[in-house]
Amino acid sequence: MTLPVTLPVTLPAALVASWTAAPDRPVLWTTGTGWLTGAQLEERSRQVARRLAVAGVRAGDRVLLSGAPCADLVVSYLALLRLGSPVVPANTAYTERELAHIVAEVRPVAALLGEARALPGVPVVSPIDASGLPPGTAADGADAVLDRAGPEDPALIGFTSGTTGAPKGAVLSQRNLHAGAAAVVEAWRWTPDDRLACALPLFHMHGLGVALGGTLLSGASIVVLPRFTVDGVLDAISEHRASLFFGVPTMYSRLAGSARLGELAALRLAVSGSAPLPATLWSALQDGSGQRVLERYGMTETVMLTSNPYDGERRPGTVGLPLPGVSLRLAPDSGVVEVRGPSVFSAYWQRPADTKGAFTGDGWFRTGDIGAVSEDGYLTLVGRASELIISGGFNIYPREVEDVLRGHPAIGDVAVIGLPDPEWGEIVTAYCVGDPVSEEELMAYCGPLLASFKRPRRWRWVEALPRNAMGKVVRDQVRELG
Ligand code: MCA
Ligand code: AMP
Repeated sequence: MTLPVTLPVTLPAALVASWTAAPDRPVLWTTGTGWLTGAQLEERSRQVARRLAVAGVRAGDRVLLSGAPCADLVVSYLALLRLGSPVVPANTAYTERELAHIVAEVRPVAALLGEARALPGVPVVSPIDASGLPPGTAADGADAVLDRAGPEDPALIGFTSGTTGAPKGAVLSQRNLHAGAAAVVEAWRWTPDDRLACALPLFHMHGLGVALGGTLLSGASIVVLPRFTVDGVLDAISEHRASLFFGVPTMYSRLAGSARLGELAALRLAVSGSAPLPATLWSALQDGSGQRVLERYGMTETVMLTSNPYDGERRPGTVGLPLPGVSLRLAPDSGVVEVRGPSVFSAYWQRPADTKGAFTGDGWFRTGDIGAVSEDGYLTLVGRASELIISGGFNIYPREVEDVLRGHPAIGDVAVIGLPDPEWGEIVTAYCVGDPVSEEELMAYCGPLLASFKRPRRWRWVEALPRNAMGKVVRDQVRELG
């Protein structure tokens, strides 16, 4: 199916049209709820949107959304898109401290949370279903405000640290979300007959923008699992006759270690992204299942940027060619990948200085990834301009972890880096200077301050950290400390 990527429509408008055209088509399967059709998704998302509107949520109001993948989470996401109230997805592992930062940045009018938890200053609706909201009727006029968002209105604010500093909210417009989904629908030949087995969290662009967005825009169907397990995914593929699976490399590493690996052969397409897929793992997957896993590259700020081709050579170790609508170049001095296109965001939420710094003078977004492009156009990511660590597909900013660790009385100085690991890609490792204390104590200290995936899994005590003449820690030399 070919969709023009610059079509001036919004994702919710396109979805309502598709649900109306094929109301009985099964679209979303979740544990407990089973299948929901297009007509049911339309009705349920309208009901939740109506109730949110009656509760006072208006277009433009930010709403925090965080929960394990389930039907109510998807319905709430769709309801917010339909209301034009920017969705602010948050990792379910975040501690109160991490959520407080997001709240302070975007000042949401409400939080829809899968698990009831305190969020100072923000009304919490939990569980995420219509029962937590005042019932509204069409007579309230709430329906009148549905599906009115324009292509340039903000649809989603995704938190990311970019290349430096504290996490900031990348504002994705309705056009960005629509174009991002349309590009992968076209590139991966998504059709209404496809069915995606999805075990991704639904609080990142990978799960929300690519898996869910692509499925819904193409009129296909999606089986949403509450969490990733090897058997859960393989069972879902066979029971639901799934044709697609998208995962991060850690998931593929676990699948490759399973005696059931060959079952991936049933898929039309398996896609990997969010972190580098080692070429050795790519080969192991091909040897064990025949799947030539298609690796792609994207960011919260841009949705998807490049992809190995559906037809043609899928070259392991590369992230392929620019997606439809994406222009890509390398900065001549640094090799940093710079991009432009209809899915690329235009601002960080209320951070004009960061926004200005993120774009070149002629309007290209600086990704912070360092790349090399082969003669035939394949992009290889060779490094990162930032110190970002990627573990299991989640991003960790060393500085945030260091700042927290410096608060511990035994730690005088600290550097945090990612060490290579076959399963996780990188493992968060802390090099501490001070009076050694037990790992248990340090982990207990980190517990309320850092989401579990950010907490160091390895601890090293060293005499001193290598610093350059400016006094800055030299991370490459820290790595050599072992
Ligand atoms: C879980 N743990 C982790 C991670 N995940 N630690 C480090 N890195 C992680 N990614 C912790 C758990 O909290 C737990 O800690 C311990 O590891 C063991 O948990 P386990 O059950 O093995 O983990 P899991 O539940 O199986 O999770 C592994 C996972 C998960 C399925 C690979 O990390 C995951 O869903 N990753 C996908 C992330 C993703 O969607 N990223 C996209 C963002 P404890 O024992 O202390 O409790 S990037 C993006 O969106 C851009 C646009 C892109 O390009 O896609
Ligand atoms: P996020 O800020 O969470 O959206 O993460 C985006 C970052 O993930 C990118 O800037 C890359 O560094 C990384 N990333 C995404 N896909 C890939 C990939 N296929 N290979 C290597 N890195 C990737």
